[in-house]
Amino acid sequence: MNKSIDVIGVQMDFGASKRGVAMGPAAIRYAGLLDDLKGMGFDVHDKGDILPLLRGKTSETMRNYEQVIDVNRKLYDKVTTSLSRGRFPLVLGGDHSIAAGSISAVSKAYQDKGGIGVIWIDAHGDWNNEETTSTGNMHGMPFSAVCGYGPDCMVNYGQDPAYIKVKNCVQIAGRDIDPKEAERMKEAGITVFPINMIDELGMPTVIRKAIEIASDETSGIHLSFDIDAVTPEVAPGTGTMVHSGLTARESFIAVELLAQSHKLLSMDMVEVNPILDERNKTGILASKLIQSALGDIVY
Ligand code: Z70
Ligand code: MN
Ligand code: MN
Ligand code: MN
Repeated sequence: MNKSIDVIGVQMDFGASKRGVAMGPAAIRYAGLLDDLKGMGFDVHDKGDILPLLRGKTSETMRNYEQVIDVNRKLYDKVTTSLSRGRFPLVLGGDHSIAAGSISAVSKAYQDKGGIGVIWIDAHGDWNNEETTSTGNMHGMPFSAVCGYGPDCMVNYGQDPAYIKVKNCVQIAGRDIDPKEAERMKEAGITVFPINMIDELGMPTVIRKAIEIASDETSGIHLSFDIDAVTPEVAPGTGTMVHSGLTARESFIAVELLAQSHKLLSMDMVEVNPILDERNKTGILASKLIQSALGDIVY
């Protein structure tokens, strides 16, 4: 494991319908993440937070697109710099639209080395585009965008995007996927382990298969973890709670086995909303999940 980490916060909530996830980076920091990572022996570089434009253009099918695109371009640059310095980019959201910028940077950096795979742990598919969205919320679109299925403005900043191959993409814990979105995911051929398959197979089997798929002939894996994958009793601090999600234990074993695979190249932790939280319990959970994804197992 890379012993040097860049922590990059993104104070973004323009991709979601509810405000508040912009304070997610602060909540995760207050939970003690940076000191804990230092305690694990990492050389931690806090790169501060990216701030969105105060206002920007919007449209019916891509709400606040100017702010979303601007933030993603800035994040792309930060993640690209981080990788060029040989560090592990750890991105704290913010709403999930920011995964467009982080993933396209990692994908571009490994373009000539087999590319990367993506594991997307989320109650949602995030596989809408400007044609299938029923909300216009751009946090419902980044997974589609990074694979080249649109909206292209989320990932194309004139740098000729390196799209992720769908054969290396896995969605885990989906239980609230829109009908048209599900159709597009099936057409594209992305592997989905919805919540019922986790019940049936168990998380260890599911995550091992996911790691195999995402690392097949690639340089490694980007993990995009949306905290709403976790069940609301455990993670109430998020904008779109979806009942009966992952337990805390299922969530931890998923990231622990990812850590043990030594395939992790980069990570996002997104959709923590402190306004809706209870005494920062979701922020604390997010911090602990990050630590476990980076290899912390306390005996
Ligand atoms: C719905 C949409 C969504 C959260 C993603 C929901 C999207 N599919 N919600 N993450 N929290 O609006 O496209
Ligand atoms: Mn250093
Ligand atoms: Mn999401
Ligand atoms: Mn979600």
